[in-house]
Amino acid sequence: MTSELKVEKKVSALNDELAAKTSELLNKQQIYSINIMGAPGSGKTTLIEGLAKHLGAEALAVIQGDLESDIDTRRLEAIGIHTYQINTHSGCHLNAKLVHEALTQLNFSRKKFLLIENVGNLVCPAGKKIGQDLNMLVSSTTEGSDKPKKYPIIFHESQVVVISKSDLAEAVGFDRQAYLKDLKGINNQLMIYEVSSKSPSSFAAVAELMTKLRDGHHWS
Ligand SMILES: Nc1nc2c(ncn2[C@@H]2O[C@H](COP(=O)(O)OP(=O)(O)OP(=O)(O)O)[C@@H](O)[C@H]2O)c(=O)[nH]1
Ligand SMILES: [Mg+2]
Repeated sequence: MTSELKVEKKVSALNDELAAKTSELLNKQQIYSINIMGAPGSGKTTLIEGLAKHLGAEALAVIQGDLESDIDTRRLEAIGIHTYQINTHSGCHLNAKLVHEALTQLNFSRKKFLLIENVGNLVCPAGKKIGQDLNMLVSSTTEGSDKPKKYPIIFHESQVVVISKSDLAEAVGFDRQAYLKDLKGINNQLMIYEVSSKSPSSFAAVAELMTKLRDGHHWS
């Protein structure tokens, strides 16, 4: 094994150790954590806003991951969601250390879910352990129906795919049939939902799933 590979393995093992600690801390407080991934502008923050209407803003704590700015944090705080901003500067994904440190900045009293909005990217966040119970990928119709074929790893590593911007599907010629066929080919266990910010009720099914998963979760 090259020394470079050895260092990489050590960094990855340290990351996973810290992720396990985060998971343990959250589990103790019965906080179900969801890693929300997706391309820049796919609708991750809009999904959180939509979910808050069904789950209640007071049930959510959010960690916002962005290279720069606190734009999303301000959006969420404006609707009463307790949010902590992480700026990664050049980092293309959140890691376990950043998330673990953020826990000390959050108040989990009466919270049910920790939503971690990862940095907008379809490559770097895939398969990374940050203490999450679930990986949820937001994939918008406007990105094109070829995305599962082009970025299979992140689709493979997710348990839930939320197809966003369904109101724009027709306008951008989104080929739903081909997209769904490719998705199932990559991961036939995926739970798939479709939402639109133009239809606030479309987020209800995702909120229901989250509640069901949390209710059935084994708190270790
Ligand atoms: N028409 C339409 N626009 C949407 C929908 N969801 C999000 N948008 C718009 O898409 C843009 C990006 O949405 P965000 O929710 O900020 O996306 P994001 O993934 O959080 O973006 P980053 O955090 O910058 O990666 C915004 O202008 C939203 O208003 C949708 O369902 N329909
Ligand atoms: Mg966002």
